[in-house]
Amino acid sequence: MNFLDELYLENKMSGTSTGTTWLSGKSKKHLLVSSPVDGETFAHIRKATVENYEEVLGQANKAFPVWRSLPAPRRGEIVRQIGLRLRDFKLPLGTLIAYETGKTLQEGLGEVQEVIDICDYCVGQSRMLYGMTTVSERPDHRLFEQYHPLGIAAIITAFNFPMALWGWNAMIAAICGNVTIWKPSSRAPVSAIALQKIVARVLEQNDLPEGIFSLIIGDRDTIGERILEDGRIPLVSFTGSAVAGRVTAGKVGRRLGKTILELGGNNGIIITEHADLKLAVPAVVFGAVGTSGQRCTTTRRLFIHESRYEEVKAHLCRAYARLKIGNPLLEANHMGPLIDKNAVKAYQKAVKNISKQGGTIIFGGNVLKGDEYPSQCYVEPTLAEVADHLPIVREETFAPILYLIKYKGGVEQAIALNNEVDQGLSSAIFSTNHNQIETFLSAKGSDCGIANVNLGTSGAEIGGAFGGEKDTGGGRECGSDAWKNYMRRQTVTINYGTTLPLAQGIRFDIE
Ligand code: UN1
Repeated sequence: MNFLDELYLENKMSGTSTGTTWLSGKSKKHLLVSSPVDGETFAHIRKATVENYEEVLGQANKAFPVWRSLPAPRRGEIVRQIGLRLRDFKLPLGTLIAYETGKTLQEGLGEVQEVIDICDYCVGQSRMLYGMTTVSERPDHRLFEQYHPLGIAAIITAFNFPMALWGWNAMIAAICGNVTIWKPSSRAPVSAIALQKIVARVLEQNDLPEGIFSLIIGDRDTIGERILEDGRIPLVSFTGSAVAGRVTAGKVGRRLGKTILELGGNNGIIITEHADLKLAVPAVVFGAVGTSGQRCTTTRRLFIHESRYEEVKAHLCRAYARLKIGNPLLEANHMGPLIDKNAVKAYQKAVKNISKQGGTIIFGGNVLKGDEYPSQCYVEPTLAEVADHLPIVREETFAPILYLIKYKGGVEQAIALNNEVDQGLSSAIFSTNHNQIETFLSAKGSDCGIANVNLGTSGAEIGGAFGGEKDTGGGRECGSDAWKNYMRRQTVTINYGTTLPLAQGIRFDIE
């Protein structure tokens, strides 16, 4: 496969790097990586040992004082060069993402673009790490805030965005002056190695030391747990399930470390009686089947006003019948496979539960078999009619299953349904009615971190803060002022006068 050669990837590789150096270690443990596209095993990755971990931590510790002493715009310059190099390798990187995760080539390329965009964004942001200045209550005093880097930031990412999640975190963390240690999902580690190789070249060309951008691929028990409990790591940014997020928050919280959590979503779209279906139908379909339903922002619940219900249902069934499922590297296909057989099992279990719990499958529900599906990971995108929030609807099944729920009454009823689940990542409304839209956006509206109007729940731009509330974990990554989460804030008061007035008018005379 050409794209692997173009990215300098070999069949057998180390999974641990301190920047430009790959650690060999004594580990006999290998991760066999197979593609959900064709079931082929295409990489053997040597997993990190505890000694490797210590080496990575040691190098990161040494690199931090060097990296933080570079002016932030110089750090931005390194990120700029990473972005340039990513442009050169966009096609093979996008192809690798598609091959390793099963998302379509279009989406793979889009993901690389997301990392390029965040690099560009970070170049600018590196000149804008500003704190506010305010007024002091005391004469001849100045009061302001400033931001400093934290140190080592660990980035633990999920399989579904094997490059973008690193980009959002590592590029921002880097311009803020932190060094990063990346532990990618063991379900998409080759994408991580490819990125690390790109970064390594930039580090080399700029004569930068080891330890600024590290990668560590290993087991949860040996490496993951260590990261959570390691007092040398002040910040852990974690993307994954709510269950794993609770463990992360608990362990890092116990040592009073910081976390940025981006956990699951159970995202709803409201289609009111005033919706423009020309916009709503394609948005719903892309939201539900994009990345085979494996985005945190995937549309899982659809609340349709009773007056439009049959019409929307008919449109969706027609659209679903036209979807082409198959090899995601082929342009014509809209949807590829799920990530692995476990994901297929979860899909099958959910489909069973829908019927058991009183819902009706109106489209799909089957695993796909046949020559055009060379692995066992292809499933039909699925539509299910449910009267209400059955237990299965409350769960985030990482698969292309969309629940159709009819609502009566005003937009308030639909908002109540939207807010009924534990997760709070993304939400959307389709309406041309001003009152409905503003109600959805008001304090009594959607309780999610993302609220969209006349567009779908997924595909957020990098310029906004990304993340959500409740079981989604409350973290914010990417744009806006999310960079502040990667820094420590310091409030400074300077007395440039000749007396020492105390705040709150307290008198304390020692003469
Ligand atoms: C995720 O699924 O964890 O908004 C991230 C989106 C993408 C990122 C999703 N930009 O769908």
